[in-house]
Amino acid sequence: MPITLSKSVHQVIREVGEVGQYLWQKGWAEKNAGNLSVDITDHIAITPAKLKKFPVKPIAGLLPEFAGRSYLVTGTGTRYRDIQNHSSECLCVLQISGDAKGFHLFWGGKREGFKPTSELPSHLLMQNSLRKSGAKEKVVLHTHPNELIALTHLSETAGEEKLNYALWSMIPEAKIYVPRGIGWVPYRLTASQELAKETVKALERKHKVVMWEKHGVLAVGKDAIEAFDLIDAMNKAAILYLLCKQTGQTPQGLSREQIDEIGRMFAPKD
Ligand code: 2HA
Ligand code: ZN
Repeated sequence: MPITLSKSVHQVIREVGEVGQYLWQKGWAEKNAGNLSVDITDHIAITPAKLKKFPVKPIAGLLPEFAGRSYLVTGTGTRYRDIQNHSSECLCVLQISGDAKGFHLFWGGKREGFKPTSELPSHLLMQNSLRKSGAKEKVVLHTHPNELIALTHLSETAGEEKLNYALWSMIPEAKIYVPRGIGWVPYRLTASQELAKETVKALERKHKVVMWEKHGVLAVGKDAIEAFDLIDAMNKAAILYLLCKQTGQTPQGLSREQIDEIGRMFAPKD
């Protein structure tokens, strides 16, 4: 028996499809780049009897506190650009089993050999960190925004302090939308535990956007659109910085005093 998802989960899926299109149009989602998870526990009511019909797939190293939590996640090897028209092939809904030793996949994943993103353990670590801190963010989105990645390759803008100053100095909205700046994670191997752990540390420092040096960005949001918007705003600042540099000049930029003033006027409330 297929499971019927609530209207609210379908809305979440629609938003993820919409954001998948944006990421593709922006050129931030080549091939199967990126991955995404949404904590939809509050929108899922499936009886244990029904859940049991979906065999547990093992997953190592989960803490007991994950038991019973439900997530919408992208599939490994799936493309952001395909989500909108093929959501049940590119996404799945899974619930962590009662003993937290695996998950029941009970919606989507309708593709030969489908597996949730290989970054699932990392996403779960990040989701858990958000939940434990009482954050309202439910979405963890990873993508490859070109200009932001480019800045991590330049010594002038590599590193948390230099990157944030360069971005904030380009346009007031960069400071307004991302007042705590982008958290910096030094280069770590893709899909590694080290990368996940360093990212969790950045989330604990209350960063909503995290730069993975020479790789990409991870952002969190109440919904997929919000996570996308944060990256878009910062990538716009990165584009402006590089546009200025292309003239052969160094951008004047807003001063530190001007950025601080914006920071005071638009201080984050959480
Ligand atoms: O999912 O982007 O970092 C593919 C990736 C891994
Ligand atoms: Zn990536």
